[in-house]
Amino acid sequence: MNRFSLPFLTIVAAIGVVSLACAGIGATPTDSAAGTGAADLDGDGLSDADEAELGTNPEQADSDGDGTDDGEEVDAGTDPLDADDQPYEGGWPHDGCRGDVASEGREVGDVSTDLALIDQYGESVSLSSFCDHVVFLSFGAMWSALSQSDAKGYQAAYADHEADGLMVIQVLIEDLDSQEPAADDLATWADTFEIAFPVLGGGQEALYDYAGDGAVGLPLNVVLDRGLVITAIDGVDVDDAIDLL
Ligand SMILES: [Ca+2]
Ligand SMILES: [Ca+2]
Ligand SMILES: [Ca+2]
Ligand SMILES: [Ca+2]
Repeated sequence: MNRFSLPFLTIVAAIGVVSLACAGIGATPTDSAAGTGAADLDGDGLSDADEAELGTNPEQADSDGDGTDDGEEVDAGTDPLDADDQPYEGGWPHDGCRGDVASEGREVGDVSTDLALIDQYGESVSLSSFCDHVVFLSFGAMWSALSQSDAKGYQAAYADHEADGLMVIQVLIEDLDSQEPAADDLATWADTFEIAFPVLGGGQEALYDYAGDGAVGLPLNVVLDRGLVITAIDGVDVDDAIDLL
């Protein structure tokens, strides 16, 4: 240490004391918290001020007791005050428009009616959650070689365009034995093809609604623009959805 160090440190310390004294004049704990908006008493990622606005409990990280903290719910687009509304285990978003979708039908030009089916995590996933995405919906079957070969391509497209607003959903109406797939089958399918998008089971009724009258060939693909507006049914591929981004 040289001989100038001590006086320098003393001056810095003195300035520090003055600054603290100034900050203390007229300040109350309440002013400080409201002023910065950053105090987060329960550590849930939402400031006390934001919680006051949302109506969530600033002293409880998980206001509705559904197992997910308030901040995480806000990030995922779910309601931190509704225990029945939770983020998907698969990490997919719940778009803000989902409560405002005015379903019309399942023909080209319609705002699609909703669809809620079990995914590879055993959770129910709703089409309406992705109302602010361009959605590529593919109905297939686990026994179908085409559905199997498509799966990898769909994942590649999803990985490349997820950030642009693409959502891919593969609905498997039958397992290898032509039965409705169980959640385990869907998990195996997702693992096998390294799929990160929703793989749903069942949905025969929706398939026939989209296909209309006549024979249905698998896979049957549907492209929905933002707002869940059906732009094409059958004879389309994931590239047609990417073109809408
Ligand atoms: Ca908080
Ligand atoms: Ca809270
Ligand atoms: Ca919660
Ligand atoms: Ca909730």
